[in-house]
Amino acid sequence: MTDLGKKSIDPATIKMIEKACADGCETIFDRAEAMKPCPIGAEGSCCKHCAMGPCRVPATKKKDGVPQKKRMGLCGATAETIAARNFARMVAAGTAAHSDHARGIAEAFLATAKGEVPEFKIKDEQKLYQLAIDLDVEIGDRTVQEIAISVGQKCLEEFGRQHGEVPLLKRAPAKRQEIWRKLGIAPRGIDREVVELMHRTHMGVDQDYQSLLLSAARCALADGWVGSMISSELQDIMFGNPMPVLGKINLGVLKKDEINVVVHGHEPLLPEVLVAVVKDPDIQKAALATGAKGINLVGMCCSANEILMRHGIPVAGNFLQQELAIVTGAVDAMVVDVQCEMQSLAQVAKCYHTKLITTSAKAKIEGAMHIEFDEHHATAVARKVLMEAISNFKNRKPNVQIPDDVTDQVVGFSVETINYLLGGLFRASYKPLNDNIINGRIRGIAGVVGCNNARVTHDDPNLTLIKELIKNDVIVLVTGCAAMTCGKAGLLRPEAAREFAGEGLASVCEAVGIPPVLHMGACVDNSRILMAATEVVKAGGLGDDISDLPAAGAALEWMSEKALAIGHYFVASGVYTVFGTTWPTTGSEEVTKHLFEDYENIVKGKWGFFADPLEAAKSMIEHIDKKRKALGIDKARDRVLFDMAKRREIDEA
Ligand code: BF8
Ligand code: SF4
Repeated sequence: MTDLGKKSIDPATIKMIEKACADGCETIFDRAEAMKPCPIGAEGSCCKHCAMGPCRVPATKKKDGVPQKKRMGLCGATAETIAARNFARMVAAGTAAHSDHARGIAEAFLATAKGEVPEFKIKDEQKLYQLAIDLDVEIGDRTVQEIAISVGQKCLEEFGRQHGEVPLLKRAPAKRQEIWRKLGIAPRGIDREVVELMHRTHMGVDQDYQSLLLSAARCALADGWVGSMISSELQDIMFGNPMPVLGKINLGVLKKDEINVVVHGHEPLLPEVLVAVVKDPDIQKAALATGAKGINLVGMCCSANEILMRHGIPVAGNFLQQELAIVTGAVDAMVVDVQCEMQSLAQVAKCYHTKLITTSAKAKIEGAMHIEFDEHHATAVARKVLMEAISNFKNRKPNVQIPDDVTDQVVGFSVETINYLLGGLFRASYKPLNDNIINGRIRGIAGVVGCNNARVTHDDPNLTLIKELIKNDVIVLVTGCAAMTCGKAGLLRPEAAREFAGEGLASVCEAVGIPPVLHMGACVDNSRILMAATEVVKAGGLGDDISDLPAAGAALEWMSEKALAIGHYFVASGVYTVFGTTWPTTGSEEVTKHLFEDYENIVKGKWGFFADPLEAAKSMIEHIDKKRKALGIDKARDRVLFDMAKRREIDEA
């Protein structure tokens, strides 16, 4: 095994990679060394959309400054078409994943509204009313239940809508909506956009890269402003809108003398029930009867984010730590549903005693036990899963080793919470945030989201970027696995403001009592970032569109197709969005330039790519400063930076 420091910057992760090695158990870190990515595929130049291929069509380069005849696939598809088609298909898959999650939630919500699921209820009526208004559902003097049923039905209609445009687009700033309409990229219905994009990218259909990329934007918008947004909203209404809560993170949350159950995946339905059922006296009694001191429920990946944000349930780790949780030898059951679950979990589980349990009808894993979840039998399924873990405790092997790394974190920053924290309960408002951006204490806003990627040092690019941003007074909103990186590194504690942030940002965070990095939830909750950006626009003084804001986004360790869909909807919503690790259209300079430069004039947002996180930070900060200048608020910041008297005044405030 080569230099462990190149694999991860997280001590718990390094310890468990070493343990896996000693135990003779192969993990993703070994495979990443043994197998390199295919260079043709990595640059988006491989087309296998028909059986005459696969065709390898890298971009045609100039020779001695002279343009050469374009290379083509058998059908004549150019490098541009192929790169754009591959990009678009990833966006379609990512949108499908988020949106199919949303469909499951909408179905469970409707069943809940009809009173068919006693485990769930309408917890946040305020949020239900707001969603009803935005979906054009009549409120009048109807009961909460009647409204909820209509909202559930309306959400399900968003998938199959064929014409017009999805009503939730009205949530965006008016100017943004105009841009979408003018470009013809306002989504009609979620399924229609995904299906149409799959059709356009079929052999011999849309063969104009600009048209393909805009169509991908339309599909991605159906993810961010509809699919993901429906997931977040309905989950909040059913399970409660997150409020700040103290949690713990890293593999040290596993307990040697308790039965450990790790819940991993994305849909919060079963995790919510597990949180309740694990407290049942008979479950506790059964756990104690095994000789264990209790039962310890923890989360992994986005399932973890969901139950962390609402209940403070401890988090075992992010994407690249999923196998390593099992490597501790202390996980009695790992319960998975959909997305980001590595098939290798089954193999790693075999090295130890862990029971791997799949629970979604959509996702089975060879070698795993399957206990299917359906909301109509929620408690029964949760009990069965927990009993499997309890009965497995006796099978633990002697080689248990749990790293002692655990960090405290304050999480739970929904759009509404930020509103209350900044403006107070009776005058909740984003205006204080805008004021602090205008006066320059906060230089700008960044959203840093997305995955881990085994091709780069685990947690390093995201952490380096985020530290650099907050040092430069940029407040950072995080979700997904990037949020967990921050948690582990201690950036989600209010004290982190003084320890890591620039003077201006630290003074604001300390006045409000928040960390400089705000955890907004799982990957579907990137829709919260869209709404937060919209609230900032509406609060005034910073332009009239998201693209006017001193803001930028990033996902430096991205790996999933969902991340590309997220990136594309941020770009199509007017945000400069930077990816790292690898860029999927390098096979065509023209396509890449179109996304990195031309898009700034077309959708007023653009893509960027930097392998070096500090370069990424520099570029994002430059973009933020460019927007500050355009708004005429760059002078205020100069004063904050250079006027010591002003600094003291802030400190004393
Ligand atoms: O949806 S950040 S690795 S866990 S894809 Fe997956 Fe990426 Fe993590 Fe959640 Ni999001
Ligand atoms: Fe080759 Fe065209 Fe078929 Fe793609 S669609 S595999 S480029 S022949």
